[in-house]
Amino acid sequence: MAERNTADVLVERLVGWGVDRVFGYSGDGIDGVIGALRRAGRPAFVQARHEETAAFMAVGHAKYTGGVGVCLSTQGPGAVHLLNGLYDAKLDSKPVVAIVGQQVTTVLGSAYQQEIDLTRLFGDVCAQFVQAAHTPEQVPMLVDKAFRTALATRSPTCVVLPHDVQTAPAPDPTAHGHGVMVTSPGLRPARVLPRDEDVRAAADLLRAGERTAILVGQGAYGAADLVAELAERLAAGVAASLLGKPVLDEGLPFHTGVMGHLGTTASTELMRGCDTLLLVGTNDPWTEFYPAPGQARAVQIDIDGRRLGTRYPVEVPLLGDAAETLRALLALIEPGRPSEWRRRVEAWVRRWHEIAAARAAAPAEPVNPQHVVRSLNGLLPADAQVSVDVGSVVYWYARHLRLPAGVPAHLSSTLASMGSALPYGLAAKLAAPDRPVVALAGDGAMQMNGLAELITVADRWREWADPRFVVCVLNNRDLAEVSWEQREMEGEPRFAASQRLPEVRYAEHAELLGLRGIRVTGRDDVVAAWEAAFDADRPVLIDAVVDPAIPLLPPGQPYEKIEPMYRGLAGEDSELGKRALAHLRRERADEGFDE
Ligand SMILES: Cc1ncc(C[n+]2csc(CCOP(=O)(O)OP(=O)(O)O)c2C)c(N)n1
Ligand SMILES: [Mg+2]
Repeated sequence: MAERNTADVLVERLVGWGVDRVFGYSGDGIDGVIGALRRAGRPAFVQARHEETAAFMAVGHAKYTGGVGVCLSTQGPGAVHLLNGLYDAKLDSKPVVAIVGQQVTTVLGSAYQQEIDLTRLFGDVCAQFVQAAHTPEQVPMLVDKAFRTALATRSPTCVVLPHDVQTAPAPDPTAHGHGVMVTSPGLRPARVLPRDEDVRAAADLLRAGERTAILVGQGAYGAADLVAELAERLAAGVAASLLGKPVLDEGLPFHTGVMGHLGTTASTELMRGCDTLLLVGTNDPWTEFYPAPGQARAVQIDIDGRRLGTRYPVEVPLLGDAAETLRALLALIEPGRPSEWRRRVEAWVRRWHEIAAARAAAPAEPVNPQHVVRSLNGLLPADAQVSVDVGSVVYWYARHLRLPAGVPAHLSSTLASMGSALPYGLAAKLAAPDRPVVALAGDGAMQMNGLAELITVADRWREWADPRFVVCVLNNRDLAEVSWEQREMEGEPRFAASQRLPEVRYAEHAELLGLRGIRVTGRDDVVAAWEAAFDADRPVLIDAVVDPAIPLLPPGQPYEKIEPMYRGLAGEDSELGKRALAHLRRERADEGFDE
């Protein structure tokens, strides 16, 4: 039997940290580790089509499972490709460990082939921890440090492994002496609670409020019942950040839905009208949609002290776990608040639901994308997992999709990188092969990386206990979100050379790969397509041919904010521009603006 080498020790350490699979792409820089994975048989190696999607898969794994995502790449170009996915982890605060190969130590500094200064390259994205190993003895210690730091700081970390270190004989685990560091894997989450006097101060502030708004973010996962109970006792309205959308059932009469540019009119009203604000586990950057500074007295709960008071001036910042802290607050807040405010909140919510239903029902050319996403309501299997890409689909997801309790949904939120839907969906599927996946993506995102990762779906679906993996492409032949941003923010007309996307036959492409493809060109075919996809014995791609003329209208804005959109559209001499103008007028009117 061959001598154990340092890469074997690394792989044992991954197992020690409970890693089931590693997402990556091979290359000679990481050959040592790949050989060790082959010898050990676990963790499983998941080959992506590109290192960026491997990194997105690692982020997706962390988001769907709550564990650490691991990605693996070779030196040089492979390492560079990882960056975007690692930034996604950094900006959405997810633990990811990147293991990256490097040239042999003897050539480093000589400008050798594929030689890149990797600790510098990853210095920003993995600012919490990035270290190259110089000796075999460092490797188990660095791996332990990388996992522990990723978990403790909810961020990506990186270990760089020169080729010769990977293949060097394994270090002696019993060595003992000066300059010898022997470490161990494992970290258990702590119970984090603010001090009693601070919880009392927060409860006093909340009890004094007459019009309370609660904004929940991803930090409130698992605390839905507590948020709902507190909202009842305070007669409060609840809004969600984009990342917090799956936390609490949006069917609750006091849930105003997602807040912000892509959010609902009800959330805008809630924030404008409140005198008291409770932020729970949210870092939502859309500050112009928060109450005006000084308008509301605020309490914020966050597990990360660095986030307290950074989005809104907060009177009582509570450093703590959301569930534990909410429980402590509930012990000090009795039911029975006046409910006039609550009646207003519920009226805003009802009105938003009417607006949303009418918008989705509006005729479009040929299909209204809001109708495509809204039609999933009631059809989404109760055990589904949802992934969403970046583009106009995020607006329709945020505004129209009602997630059944227990159905997770994830996307690249703070980095907002295109290309998250397919790799996230694959990570969700591999973590739970018995649950159906629904991935929602724009045509631009499909062309950027989704079509490539469809190959991974095609390669793997026969191994899945439930082979349903439904990819819905909102095919509008446009980079529509940006076309609308150019109109709204710059007052610029759409510039076809930068915004038009090539036609692709997505459904036929899926069929070529052995999957099922359904092309939808009429409003009445949407529901049947979803039903067929959920009945299918294999992954299905729905190519929904939708209208790029549906505006991405921010809710409740004064005319001055929307005027550039009109100006941009006025400069567009096309059928699309005319249709877009008509849709914009209609959607403004349904919010009560008469322009
Ligand atoms: C990697 C990356 N590049 C560019 C952007 C800017 N961007 C945001 S949305 C968008 C358009 C996406 O187009 P598509 O996937 O077709 O979705 P649509 O908005 O048309 O529905 C672009 C280019 C981004 N967010 N991420
Ligand atoms: Mg598009």
